[in-house]
Parts: sequence; C-alpha cells; structure tokens
Amino acid sequence: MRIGIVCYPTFGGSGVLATELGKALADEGHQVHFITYQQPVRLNVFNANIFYHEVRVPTYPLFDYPPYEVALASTMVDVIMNHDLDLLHVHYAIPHASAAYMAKQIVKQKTNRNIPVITTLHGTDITLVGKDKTYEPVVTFSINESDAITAVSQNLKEETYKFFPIHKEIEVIHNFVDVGRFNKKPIDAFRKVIAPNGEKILIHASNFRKVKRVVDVIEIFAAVRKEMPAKLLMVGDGPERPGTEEMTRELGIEDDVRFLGKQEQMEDILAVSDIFLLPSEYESFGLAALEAMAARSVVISSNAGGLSEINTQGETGYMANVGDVAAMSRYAIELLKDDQKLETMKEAAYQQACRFDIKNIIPVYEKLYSRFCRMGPC
Ligand code: GMT
Repeated sequence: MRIGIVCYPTFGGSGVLATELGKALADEGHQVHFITYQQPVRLNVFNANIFYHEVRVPTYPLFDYPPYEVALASTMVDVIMNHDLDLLHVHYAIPHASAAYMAKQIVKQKTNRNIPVITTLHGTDITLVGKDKTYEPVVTFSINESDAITAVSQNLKEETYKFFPIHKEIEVIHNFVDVGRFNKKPIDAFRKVIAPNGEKILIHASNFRKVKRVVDVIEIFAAVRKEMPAKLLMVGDGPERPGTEEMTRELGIEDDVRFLGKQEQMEDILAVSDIFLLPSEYESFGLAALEAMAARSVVISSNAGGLSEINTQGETGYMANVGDVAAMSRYAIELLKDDQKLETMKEAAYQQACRFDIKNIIPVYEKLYSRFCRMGPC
C-alpha cells in the first residue's frame, strides 16, 4: 500500500513510534510517505520505499502565528494526489487530525476520492492539550471524522471516552519496540566511564516536562545514593532540566548524575542500565519504559495511566502512587542490594518487552489498513 504518515518529528514518544512504524512498513514492502516539518529523528536509514516530504510554512510580517495547519493540509493534499496514497495515518490529534480532515475534503472535491484517515491518539493530545477548551471542539470533531481511531493503551481509550463525546469505536493498538535493536550487550568502555567502580546505574529519559516529575527522579536517586554507590544518567532535555541540575548541586550529588541531553543511540545507553525510573504524573503508555525493558532494565514507575499495562508489580518492576518517592526509593534500594533478584527481574522485563515486539504489532496495523484497500478489504 501507499501510506502517508504524519507525526511530530521530535524526540517525543508519538514521533518515535510513528517513525519506527513507517520504517517497519517500508521493510514489509509498503511505500511510506512521511509528511512532517522536519526530518523525524529516528528516520536515520535509507530505504527505497521511504519518502520524506517537508512541510514548509511561509511566513509573512502580518502573521504573529504562521499558519502551520494550513501548510500541513496543503502538503497532505499534494502528497495524496501526486503519489496516489491509499491512506493517511496521523499520529497525535493536534493539529494532525484536523489538518487531515481538511485535506480529505479537498481531495474529495478535486477527485471525488475518499482518502481514508486513521488517527492514532498518543496521550497528551487527549489528557493535557486536547482537553483545553481552546482546542476541544476541533479535537472532538476531527477524531469523530476519522475513518478509524486507535489509542496506544486501554487507559488512553478510556480517558478519551471520559473527556470527549466520541461516538466511534476506538481500537487499542499498544505501542511496540524493536526488541532486536534494544537487546544489546553493554559497551564495556561506556560502562567504565559512567561507573568506573562497578556502581549500579539508574536511568531516566524524557522531555523533562512537568508531567515527567523529574524532581522525583532526583529525590529517588538521592535516597539510593545515601545507601550505596550509584550513578544516574538523565537523558533528554526540556523546561525542567535547569532546575533539576541545580537540585543535584544543592543535594551534593552532582558528581554522580550525568545530564546527557538528547540522544539518538538509546540502545547503547539503556544497555548499561540496571533500573529505569519513570515516576510520571501521567503516561498513556510509557514507550521509554518499554524500550528500557527491551534493554533488560527493571522499571520503577508511578502507576499512572497505562503504565500498569506494561509494568507488572514485583515482576518486571515496581509501581507506586504518583509522588510516593519514599516507596519508589525503597523499591530501588531493596532491589539494588539483591543481585539475584535484580537479574531475575531484568529477565522478566525483557520477556515482557518481547510481548510488545515490533513483529507482533506491525501485522495489527497492516490488518487495520487492509480494511481500507480501494478494491475492498484486501
Ligand atoms: O510524553 C512524552 O514524552 C511525549 C508524548 C508524545 O506525544 O510524543 O508521549 C506520549 O506518547 C507516547 C507514545 O505513544 C507514550 O508512550 C507516552 O506515554 C505519552 N505521554 C504521555 O501520555 C504523557
């Protein structure tokens, strides 16, 4: 099939998932057209089946806000018509679902063709941004106008029905991970630089927004550090980073915490990890945690949102209520003191990740697409 994929090209989970999906579909022989304002960060391969169309937003002195959604819809129309796309798959409702609706109407008027639009809801498009009155009517309308709607977890599906008058079926297709890529042997030299004396390594990766509760990450690590030598890697960047760095200096643990910034080679970093910390206020799914599990890292997280759909208490990791830093610290300390338990749980985390392997989820998307083949289900 010829599939258009629209996503945020940045380090966020929705863009990562959409890019990995497109790459896998191209490997399966589909022609995949990415339509984004920048080359997606994970689109780092050459594949003759992958095309990238940049959305350019011309500016004009009159505009305080350049009309991105208009440029996006126009680019979608151009790609649908000139590359004869079979369907559009948009990731993250705002503004992708409404731009797709606009493109669909234009294509219908020009060619009398009904281009199917599939919208995948990822999380904050529903739970944070989408709920805002400023966006809600357009979000509700464009989700309802989609030909198919998917959510990345059961929890997100329920949250969507709770907050939006959606009258269509939302299908749950869980996020996935390429286990083969993340199940890597640690690079010895890297481990030695990070933890020269064999210290245990904890990792957090996110976009450092308030919802991630990075302050909790530092507090958990400070509690661990009081009990044993350990190192913390903070991967990513965002608004909460400066304050968090300051906090490590105030607590006197700055020599044991490295802020690595945005990183593409997550598999190499996660390979040295013992525990992955994700104490978020909310996660629709927690793709970062799933990638860590595929790298054999035990996840200590909050129990918010869809995290319990991947993390199993006492088996693949531990969960506690949002903000219960004491419980998360206790779990981490106990586990790091028990090497045998740590190894058992790492293996269980890996086995759990295998259930969400890319090989299991891509056929589900293909089956969904096949409902929209032009000649009827194929
Ligand atoms: O929260 C982020 O880091 C970014 C955000 C996004 O939209 O890119 O992530 C959301 O989508 C991911 C992929 O489906 C999920 O794994 C994350 O849990 C979800 N984030 C939230 O719900 C806060």
